[in-house]
Amino acid sequence: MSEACQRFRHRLRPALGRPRSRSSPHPGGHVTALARPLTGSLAVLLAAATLGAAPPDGTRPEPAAERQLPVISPTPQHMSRVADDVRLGGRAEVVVGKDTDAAARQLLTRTLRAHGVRDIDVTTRAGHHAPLTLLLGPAGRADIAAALRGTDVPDHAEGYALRVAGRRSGQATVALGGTDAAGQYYAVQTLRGLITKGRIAGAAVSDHPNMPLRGTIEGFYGSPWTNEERLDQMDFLGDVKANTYVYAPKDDPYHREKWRDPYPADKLDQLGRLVKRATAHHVRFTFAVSPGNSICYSDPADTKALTAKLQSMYDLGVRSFSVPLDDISYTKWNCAGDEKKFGAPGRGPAAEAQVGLLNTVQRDFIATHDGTHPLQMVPTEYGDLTDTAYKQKLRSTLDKGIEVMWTGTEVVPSGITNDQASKAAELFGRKVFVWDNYPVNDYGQTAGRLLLAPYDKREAGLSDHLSGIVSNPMNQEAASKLAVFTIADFAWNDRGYDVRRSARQSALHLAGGDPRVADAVQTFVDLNHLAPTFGPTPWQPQSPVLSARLAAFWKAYDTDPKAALKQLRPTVDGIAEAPAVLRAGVPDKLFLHDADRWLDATALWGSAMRHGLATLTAVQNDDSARAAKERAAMDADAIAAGKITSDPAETRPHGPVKIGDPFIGDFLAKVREIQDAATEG
Ligand code: LOG
Repeated sequence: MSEACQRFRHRLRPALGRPRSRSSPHPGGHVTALARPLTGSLAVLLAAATLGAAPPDGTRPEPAAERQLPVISPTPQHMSRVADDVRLGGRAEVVVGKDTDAAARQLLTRTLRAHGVRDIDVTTRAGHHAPLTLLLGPAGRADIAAALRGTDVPDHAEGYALRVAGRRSGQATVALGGTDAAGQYYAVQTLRGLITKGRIAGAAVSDHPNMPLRGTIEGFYGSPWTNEERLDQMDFLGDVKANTYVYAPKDDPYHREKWRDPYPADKLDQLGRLVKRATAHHVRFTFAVSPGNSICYSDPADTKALTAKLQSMYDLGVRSFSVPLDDISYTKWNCAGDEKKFGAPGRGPAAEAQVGLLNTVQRDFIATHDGTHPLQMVPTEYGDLTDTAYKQKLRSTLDKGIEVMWTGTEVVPSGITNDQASKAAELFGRKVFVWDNYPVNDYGQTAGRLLLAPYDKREAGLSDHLSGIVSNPMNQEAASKLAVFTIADFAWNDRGYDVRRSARQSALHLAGGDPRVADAVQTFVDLNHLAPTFGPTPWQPQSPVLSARLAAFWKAYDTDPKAALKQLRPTVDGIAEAPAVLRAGVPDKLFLHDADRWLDATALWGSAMRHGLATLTAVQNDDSARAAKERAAMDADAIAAGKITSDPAETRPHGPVKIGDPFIGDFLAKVREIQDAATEG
């Protein structure tokens, strides 16, 4: 045992044994962490018993064990209060070792600085000169293991254990131990969430992801993300403990049509920057090349061109690769040689040709290159559960190490159940990797829409059948983050997922933690809640909050119009004011850019509704002149709102911006009817 560690144990000793009595406060008012690792209700009882003295007014202090911990997203597997909160002062000591992850260490020092800790001593040996010591490294490192005091270290990749302990001396320790490098980084991400108002919540956390692959696939048609957007996405994925970004933009010619051609130098440069940023956040930049529209499977030169392309990315630092074969024809060959080698075109021969290519890439490229992750592929049959000659061939001959993607049924699924996922795993002969076409907005029914609703209707337990979930997001990178936040939450802990909590957390994340701004974000989300499917029925309902309030309003209007108008007023004000609140309060400029036209439309529809309320009020007051004036103002706003379209350079298909439809339009129509009737009467 190292000297530092012995000292560490020695300092702990006085706390061992019996809980402090209620009447013996310790310096700084902090509660000492429990002596031995305890779980469940016993821990709660004892932690409550270790409180400091009752305040002079005789009221009982709030027991530490009962004070709420901050909500952490993604939802940790286990988290409990084990100590009082620890104050962040101006000084801290960070104890690292040779196995401390560089990204985790940088994130930790950045986090401390952001919270006003100016004097940070990064050292390999605890000196306990500072009031706060943070131990960062593998969970098995002796000093970390001791400070974790038995907090469960999950036996799981990307897992971590974290424990906060106040000390009698007023000194505090935070142990951050990972089961691997990514786990260390995630421990620090959780620590970030535990800090509020200059205090670290006294928590013990034991956590790991349920799904190995989590993140996004830039796999849509239409304007690809800019490099700035992609860099932003890497930072964001790190924040939500997602480890995968697949680069597969359909409209990057070098990804699909010109797949054989090397990237020009400037593009390579950009990709290189991206790979670095991804690595700094434990995101696997996954390079995808999609040769299916023109490849000649039987021509070794084409296989060589493909691996050369992968090699150029490997040289940039990429360690994760994908060969998507979606949206290609498998009922025709691209060269005569394929017909000769595999026979007449068809599902079985197509699968044989694809498997030949993929197994070669796996054997000759992935297996021969250090540090690579399993190869990923998208089958041509990616969106159904029908057994075919294609799937039979794939499951029986595709290298078992290759990840197979699946979109759920009907490509844009209205839900994914355990039964479906288990059937998909059976059909493809392995756990499948879900490419979830949400919140992507590149197909007809999404024209004019931002899709902002939180992830839903994916069944808890999917982690038993899936190797992961990536979201195929919108052409608008930053606006996609609202939904992707919740998808990452589900992929980390599907069984702990709560859609309402995740939606609130996502809004708070966008709002930079400001609850008032988050309220406005949620109002905006409600107006952009609809998510279409390829079929006629949307899988997410539009405006669940507004539609319920409007229904209640009209019901109440029949019996007590004035009371009903008064009650609806705050909802309408909330809509009218949301754009200004967002524009002033959301720090994410890329989001404000993405949402710009929808915010303009929201302001106009909100104003139209305000005039609508004023029209109804005037009708109630028999003030026909006023009613006519308000109605005209309402109509003018509605006409202006209806003229706003999406940006054709950004989204395809494009069309009039849709907000709260059809509910806002229906509301205004009813106001018109009432005003017309009053005028006629
Ligand atoms: C494409 C995808 C597109 C999405 C939604 C997959 C595997 N491929 O139907 O690029 O963004 O639908 O339009 C797709 O989903 N095919």
